[in-house]
Parts: sequence; C-alpha cells; structure tokens
Amino acid sequence: MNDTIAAISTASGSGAIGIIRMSGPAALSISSSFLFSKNKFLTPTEIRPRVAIQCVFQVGARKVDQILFFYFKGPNSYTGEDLCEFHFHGNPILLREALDAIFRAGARPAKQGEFSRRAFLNEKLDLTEAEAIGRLISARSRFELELAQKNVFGEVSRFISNLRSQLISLKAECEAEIDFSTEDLTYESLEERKSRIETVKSLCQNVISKSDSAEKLIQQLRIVLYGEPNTGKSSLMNLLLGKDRSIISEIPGTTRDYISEEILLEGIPVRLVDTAGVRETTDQIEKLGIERSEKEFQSADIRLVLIDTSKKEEWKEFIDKNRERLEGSVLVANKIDIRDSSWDPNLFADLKESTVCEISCKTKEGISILLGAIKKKAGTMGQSEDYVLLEERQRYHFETIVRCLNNTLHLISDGAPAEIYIKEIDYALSEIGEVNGRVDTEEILGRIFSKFCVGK
Ligand SMILES: Nc1nc2c(ncn2[C@@H]2O[C@H](COP(=O)(O)OP(=O)(O)OP(=O)(O)O)[C@@H](O)[C@H]2O)c(=O)[nH]1
Ligand SMILES: [Mg+2]
Repeated sequence: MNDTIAAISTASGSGAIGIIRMSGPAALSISSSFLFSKNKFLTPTEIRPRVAIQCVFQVGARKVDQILFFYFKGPNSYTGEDLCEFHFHGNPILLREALDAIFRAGARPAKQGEFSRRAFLNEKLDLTEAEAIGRLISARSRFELELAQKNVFGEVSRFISNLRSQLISLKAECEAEIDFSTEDLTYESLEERKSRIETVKSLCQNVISKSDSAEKLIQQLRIVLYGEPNTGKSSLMNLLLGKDRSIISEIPGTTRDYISEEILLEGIPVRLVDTAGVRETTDQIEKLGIERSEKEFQSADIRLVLIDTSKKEEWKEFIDKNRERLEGSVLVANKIDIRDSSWDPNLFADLKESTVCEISCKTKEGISILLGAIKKKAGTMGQSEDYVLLEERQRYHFETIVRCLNNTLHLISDGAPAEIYIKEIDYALSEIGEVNGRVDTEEILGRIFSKFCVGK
C-alpha cells in the first residue's frame, strides 16, 4: 500500500457539506500543498493531527472553497495509514474540481471499498466488521440497520472468537493425545469430547437458522390478504398502507386482480398483497382473479385470512371448508364493530398454529394487536440482544463448519483415532479464520503448551 488514494466520501448530489478523503503515505504532503491560510500554504509540520484546521482550499492561485481540514496520523486512523479529510461545501462540481487537483498532485482514485480494505489489511477491522459497515450504509429498513449496528460493534466478531477458542481447546486436547499418548496423562472421555463438539455445532446451527429468518425479513416478506368477497381485505390493505390504494365498496367482488404495495411494517420491509375475494362464480374475469388469489395465498410468507363477523355464521362455513389450508394463518375477524351475536373467536381455537385477531377497519380497533401478531409470525427477534450473519459469505462458512463437526462426530463414533478426526477440526478452524479473515497457527501452538505444561 505504497500509493495514496482519494475519493469523495459523501453521497452524490448537493448537500451542506461534501467530504473528500485521502489515505496513504503521501496524504499529508499532498494535502498541505492545497491548504492556504494567512497568505501562505501550510507546511506539513504545521498540521497537527486531530485538530480541525479552518483554511482555504487553493489550487495555485485559484481559491476553490473555504474548508475544514482534518489529519489523522497513522496508525490512529480509520485505514491505519495517514488519512486526511477535506470538508467542503457540498457542491458536486466543486468537489470534482478539488478531487481532480488532488489526483494531479499524485493521489490516485480509490477503488470501491478500498478505504475499508486498507483498514482490514492494517487490522483495524476484521472482515465481518467491514461487511457490517457496508450494511450499515446500505440498510433499507430499521430492522436491517439495527442488525448491522450490532455487527459493527463487533457482536459477530465476539461470537466468532468464542467459537474459535472452543475449537482451539478441543484441538489442543486431541493434539496432546496424539503427541503424548504414551505418557501418563488423563484426557477427557470420548463422550465428553463428543458433547463438546455437539455444543459448538448447535451454536453454529442456531446462528445459521436465526440468520435465515432475518434474511427473509430483510429481503421482503410477502403478506397476502385472503378471504371471501366483502370481508374487508381492501379496507385493511388501505388502512395498513395509510392511503387509498385499493377500491373499497359494499359490492362483493370489487377487487378483481391482486394489488401489491411495498411498505415498512414496524421497521420490517414487506410487500402487502390484496387479492380478489374467493367464491364460486361463473364470471370469467372474476375466475381468473380468484385463481391468482389462490396462487398468492400459496406463495405467501404470512397469510391474513379475513372473515366478516357481521354475517351470521357465514364465516363458519368458510373456515370449515378450508380448515386444513388455513392452518398457520392469522385469522383476521373484521367488522367487530358490527359483529353478529353468533360470532365466537373460541370456535377456532383448534386451528393449528393460527391466531385470531379481532379488528375493525372502520374504528381501527385491534389494529395494533394485529401488527403484533404479524411481527410474531415474522419471527422477529424483537428487542433481543441477538446478532445474525447478514452476509451469504459468512453463512456459507458456518455451514461448512457444521459439516466438519458432523464429520468429526461420525468419525469418533466409528472409532477413528484422533489423528484422523483432528483434520476435520482443523478444517472447521480454518473456516472460522475465513469468516473474519484471520488465520493463525501460532495461536494453536500457544494453547497446547499453556494448557498441558508438557516438557516440564
Ligand atoms: N362496519 C364496518 N364496515 C367495514 C369494515 N371493514 C370494511 N367494511 C365495509 O365492508 C365493505 C367491503 O369492504 P372491502 O374492503 O371492499 O372488502 P373486500 O374484502 O376487499 O371485498 P372484495 O374486493 O369484493 O373481495 C365496504 O363497504 C367497507 O366499507 C369494518 O371494520 N366495519
Ligand atoms: Mg377488495
């Protein structure tokens, strides 16, 4: 990393301020050639680290802008190298002019992610933290942002180092057994060893499964509103969207084709789909619409099945006819403001894994409870201290670790000697190294000798 890189670090377009960053050995000397204060250019020695300098950014005789300048002396900077920041007024043309001058003075354009890459190479960040910073910047929902924040603050890195330390001690134990098996040392029993491996394996499996459900929430859940005509699907759609998107009328069969909209529900990005009411019909167009409703119902992540509680027992027939298909759905008992005396939510207590929510689109009663039920269905981790693997890359490595540990367990059960199954533990360890980009064999050696004090 002998060259010096520079780039505009703020978003494109105009804004109150626009920042150019420059990192590398020549950062300070290049910067100083533009910093004009009190009738002269500053010399590098006049620039103190971490002190805001107010001056003019000047290219030769041309005054470009009044700026704030910061110098972070390596290794105490984001990249670990000398790093300079110019805070301009945020006009893209002005920033471009300044950046071009910086390039002419000897810096080269930074490639995508190159500042973070240098930070990683200088051990300022590990790979998972670098990835989390990327997520933090690009997160499209509060939910995704919160997860990225946990990773930025090192939750995943801590999890990984804990896992790694468990595997290293496992390996150390096996290694000692191989090297010193003739000496009179006691080792853990195979059963103990297997149960330790199981523990590590389930830690990994747990984080993978949490990550899969988080991924769904980040990608966009499909929530489908389904039910007979006139039950209030379109009314609920509009209510959740906060705008009149679907046409509502007292005529059954109003919605003929599905309508979908993207929204954030409780910070989770979802796609809401309003469908045509399902019923027996001879109308060809309505039939096509109903076929689509069925397709949407099938492919939904969360199904909101609406029933009209104002109709005397009509809902009962619908539920009884569709009993099996409705398992796992959220039953939305609408029009509770004008419910018929025959309505009784307890009649559906036996529907497996489903919830009944009584609401009124008219009075908005029960809507927050419904939102809570949706969130619960979504499997949200809520306010927990949890972290997940946000990147496909990380999940891939964890799946490989689980495979290696499974192999180890099988080998042990088959009576294989430690020399053989230790290889699988090795693979698992190197995968962990891949997750955060740190691979170190010295560490393993150190552990062996500190733990067993052999060679006394
Ligand atoms: N009193 C009362 N009326 C409601 C409520 N929800 C919906 N309605 C009325 O019920 C009628 C049907 O509502 P829609 O939202 O169009 O029903 P839908 O399920 O989309 O009907 P289709 O599109 O025909 O399948 C309208 O006249 C709404 O104003 C409610 O909670 N209380
Ligand atoms: Mg409708």
